Amino acid sequence: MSHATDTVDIREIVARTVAKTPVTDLHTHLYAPAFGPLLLWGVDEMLTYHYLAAELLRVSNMPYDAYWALPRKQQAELVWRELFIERSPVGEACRGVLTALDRLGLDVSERDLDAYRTYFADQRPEDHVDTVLKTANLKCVVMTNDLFDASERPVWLKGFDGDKRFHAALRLDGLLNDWGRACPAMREWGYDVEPNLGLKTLGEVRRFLDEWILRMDALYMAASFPPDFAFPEDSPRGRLIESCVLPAGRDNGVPFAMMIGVKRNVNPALKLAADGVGLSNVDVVARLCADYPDNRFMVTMLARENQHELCVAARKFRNLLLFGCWWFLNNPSLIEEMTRMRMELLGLSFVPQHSDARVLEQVIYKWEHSRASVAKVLSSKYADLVATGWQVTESEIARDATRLLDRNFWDFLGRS
Ligand code: FIX
Ligand code: ZN
Repeated sequence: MSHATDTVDIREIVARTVAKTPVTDLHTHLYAPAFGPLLLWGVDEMLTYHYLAAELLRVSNMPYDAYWALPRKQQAELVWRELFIERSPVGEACRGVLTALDRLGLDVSERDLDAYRTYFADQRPEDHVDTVLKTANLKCVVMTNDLFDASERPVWLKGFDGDKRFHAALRLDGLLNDWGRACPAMREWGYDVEPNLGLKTLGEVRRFLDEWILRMDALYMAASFPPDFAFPEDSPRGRLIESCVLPAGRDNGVPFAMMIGVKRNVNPALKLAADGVGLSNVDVVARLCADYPDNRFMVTMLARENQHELCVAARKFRNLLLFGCWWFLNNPSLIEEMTRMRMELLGLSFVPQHSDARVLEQVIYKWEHSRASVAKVLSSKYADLVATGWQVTESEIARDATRLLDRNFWDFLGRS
């Protein structure tokens, strides 16, 4: 049994171990190749990621509409010029593009966008998925499957026969946050629903959830919520959660993932980049966990200021799994802070990160950068233990890393 005792030793062993531990990425916006154009990849997609669109539109004088009207290639060129050439790309999303290009073997010192485009043009999506998942050392990813998205539904109906690396999550924003639009769509699909949520309609929504959980083999149901999310609540959303989502989650044994704290459309002209953040109410989560002990909840909150209270709530409820540093929190300084706090309050019983990748190659940078933060926190915790005389072995370090990056999620689901 080899013990890691020296601080430098520990840092080195932990960094190496965390880097080589395969990850289950439990929330992404990626798709299996069978979904065709829904799977985004390549340098132009990376450069036009909505995180970078927001950053570009801060520094450019171009009217917002004029930017969105440009072909993607030209949008990418603008981002490249303004955020990489005219200024050093020090922001996390810019840095991420460079990490991804570099790890794919491209020379970022050349600053040659056309050469990068040529590389991607030569890839076949199926092979490229293999390369990227291998480079990022991912075991598998979970997609975000929104049935109210017209382009996704037909792929499932045609019988997507699965791809072990891509799991499904049934996304319910369209149902819960916009019942006015969901109701006519569901009628068209053959569900006997009406705008007022009577017993028959609630039964039909429940049937819809059961059918789709089964068809997709969904690992969980998920929705994002605004900062003022409340439950119980006398609203279509409140009634649907109470009468359909929670019973479906309980009976099918799938958790409900709640992503809370996004203020949608703060500046609508920014389109996909329009959203902001607000402080949410952690009591809502605690009450759900207490009132529905037979349900499991996965929660991430967007406001930094919610994180401590959320950790304390997770200490009280074993049916609550905290996950990820979501969106504006997915920056090294905040990942480190949150991971440290979570570890101090919850030990190893949380999922430190998800990538939220929308473009395939982003998993390379998001995981490399996040692994570095997780390893830093983990090694400082081991160093504190060693200072008491406790010893940690390399295999224990590997076991702990596997729990954080992979097993905790599957154990929470009750699946292997
Ligand atoms: O609601 C979500 O799943 C968010 O993560 C996204 O909608 C958001 O646009 C995003 O990509 C954040 O990272
Ligand atoms: Zn997301």
